[in-house]
Amino acid sequence: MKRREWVKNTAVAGTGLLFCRHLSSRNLLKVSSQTTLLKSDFGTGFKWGVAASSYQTEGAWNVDGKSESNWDHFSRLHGKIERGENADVAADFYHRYAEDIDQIKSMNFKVFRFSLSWPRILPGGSGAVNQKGIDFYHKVIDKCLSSELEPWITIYHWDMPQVLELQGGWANREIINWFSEYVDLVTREYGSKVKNWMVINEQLSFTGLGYMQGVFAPGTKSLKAFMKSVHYSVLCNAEGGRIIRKNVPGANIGTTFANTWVEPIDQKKKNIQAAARMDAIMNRLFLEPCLGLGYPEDTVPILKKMKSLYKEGDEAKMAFDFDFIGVQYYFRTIAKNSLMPGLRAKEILASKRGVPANEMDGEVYPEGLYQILKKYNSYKGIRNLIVTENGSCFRDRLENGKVHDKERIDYFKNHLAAVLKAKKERVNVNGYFVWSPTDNFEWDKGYRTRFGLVYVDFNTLERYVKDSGLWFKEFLKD
Ligand code: GCO
Repeated sequence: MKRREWVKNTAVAGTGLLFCRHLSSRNLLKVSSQTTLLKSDFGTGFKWGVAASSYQTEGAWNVDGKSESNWDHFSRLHGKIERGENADVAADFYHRYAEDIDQIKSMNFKVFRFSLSWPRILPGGSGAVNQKGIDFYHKVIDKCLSSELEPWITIYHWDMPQVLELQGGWANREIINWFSEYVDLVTREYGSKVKNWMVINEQLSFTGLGYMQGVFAPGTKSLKAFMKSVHYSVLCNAEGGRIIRKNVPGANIGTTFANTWVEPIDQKKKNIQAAARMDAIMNRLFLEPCLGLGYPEDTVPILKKMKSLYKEGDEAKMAFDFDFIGVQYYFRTIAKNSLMPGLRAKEILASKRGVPANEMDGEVYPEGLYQILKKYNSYKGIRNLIVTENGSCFRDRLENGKVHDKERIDYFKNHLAAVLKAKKERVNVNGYFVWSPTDNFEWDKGYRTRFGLVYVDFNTLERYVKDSGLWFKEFLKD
């Protein structure tokens, strides 16, 4: 999950100490870099994987019949991406997939989660199929299978054919038909080889940042468009689940949500309530309708307006009984009451609080992953949890072919300890996927923020395994 700029931040001078005092009174996870973790502690059925996405890694943006995606388009608009970068080449996974999959295997992972590019498969959004696009993912899947890696496919990780975005994208109810056609096609095509599916990656990110804050594709800033994109993507998420159930016998069907652990800046009632509203938007907005609980409108009354978008039958169609829910956790959010219309809450960035942070100003806070897992586990409708993304961007330096990223190793150890603590308390969490195998294109941040276990020199496209990759190789070996 990228930093959520849609909750605008303001400096609160002189509150650093206050936070420290307040927060230090909590029972924080204390795991140092010395802690010994064993893979066997997590059990034999636990899934160990890495996760990546099509737009961020593939490149080959106009190769072999692929059409322009909303992100190809957006990244060319002036001032949208840091340094004017784009993912025309990205990590060149399209041409280097075999090498990258070999590398994932050599680090001893057993799962590769990746996404399909809709414009590579259906360049017109719907209708004519691009056989070369279809073939590409067969090659990726076959390479995984021959490498004894389970392919876990995310059907939608934000790259939509631009031709559909031009017609309103997620804010056009027609998306339900376009998306269903796409899901039907890919699950019929790959369903005999692939059993693990995720319908959508983090609805909050592309709806909130894309249709309300305008910092992601398509760059729209409209509360109305945001509400539509939320409701239609909720319907698509559940419909996608139903289509997979029909098309893929024996499928393990999931979807992934953005999460952050939200806490109030202090114990004042107004700030506790602000944190509850923030939590409702950032953690509950998409999960609860999918569990049949509707939108969290009691906590955020503006969501009552969603009803104006309902058509007959929507209420029931919003829910689907997923086999697993993907948790994607990166940082904690500290919230404070504010005048911001609708949400009336704002986030205080890590840099304002003087706490350890990643290169995107997200607080490094492993305890939050434990808390989120506990929270999610307490929903009756959730059957199984997989951490489908966790990772961090720190300032990596390539020196003599090596990257000594001790900070990232500590990040993983501490977050794995959080997962283990939850698991020991009978939280039903059964997998952990690192974001990401290689450095890649980080949306509006371009290539500045590196999340990979493998360093990519974006000039030569050469790869160098970081110390964190070597750490996993050792940790995961049988
Ligand atoms: C997200 C996405 C990934 C990001 C990763 C790091 O959550 O934003 O799933 O595409 O790259 O989370 O920010």
